[in-house]
Amino acid sequence: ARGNNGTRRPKPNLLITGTPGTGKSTTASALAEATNLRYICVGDLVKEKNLHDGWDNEFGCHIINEDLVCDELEDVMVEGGNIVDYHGCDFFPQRWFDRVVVLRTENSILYDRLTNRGYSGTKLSNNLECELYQILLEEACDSYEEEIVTALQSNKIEDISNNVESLTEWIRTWRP
Ligand code: DAT
Repeated sequence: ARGNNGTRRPKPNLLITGTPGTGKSTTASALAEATNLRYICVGDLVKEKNLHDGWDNEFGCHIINEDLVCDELEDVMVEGGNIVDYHGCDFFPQRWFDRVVVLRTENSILYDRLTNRGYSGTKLSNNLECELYQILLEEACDSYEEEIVTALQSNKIEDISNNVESLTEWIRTWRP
């Protein structure tokens, strides 16, 4: 019935995206634990398997090689049952995902989280602007069918448990 790609995977694939600091890894790993799905942190995978073209000094991060990442993940994604965490979403094949969740955080709260993480200067302001201008939400809406994209608030601790609870229920009742 989820006709965006005609797949028959027995368990759904979810993408948890959003600006760094919005709570992707916290939410996605808790959801994976609650549902027994596989948690995939694309940022860690890029580092572990060297799926990058070096270090970007300007932005202070690895220059991700999108083709290598997609090749690396293809088989597990076809198998299904994955919760993927990444602060980008436009380079994954659309057919991979049954649900795309964009976490949103209020700017003053995000400011505190990112400064706690040691971000400052352009790295801090770039990320705050990314959230303010809804870049990831727009990217998700441009890259996937509107009906599979959901924006969820991630400001408070209760938001995490509410989001995990509602997504767990969605996964539980998902049918290919
Ligand atoms: P991301 O993976 O999007 O970079 P994270 O899961 O590492 O984000 O979270 C960043 C920090 O913020 C971390 O210390 C946990 C905290 N946090 C995340 N979501 C939260 C929420 N909804 N309420 C309170 N704290 C949250």
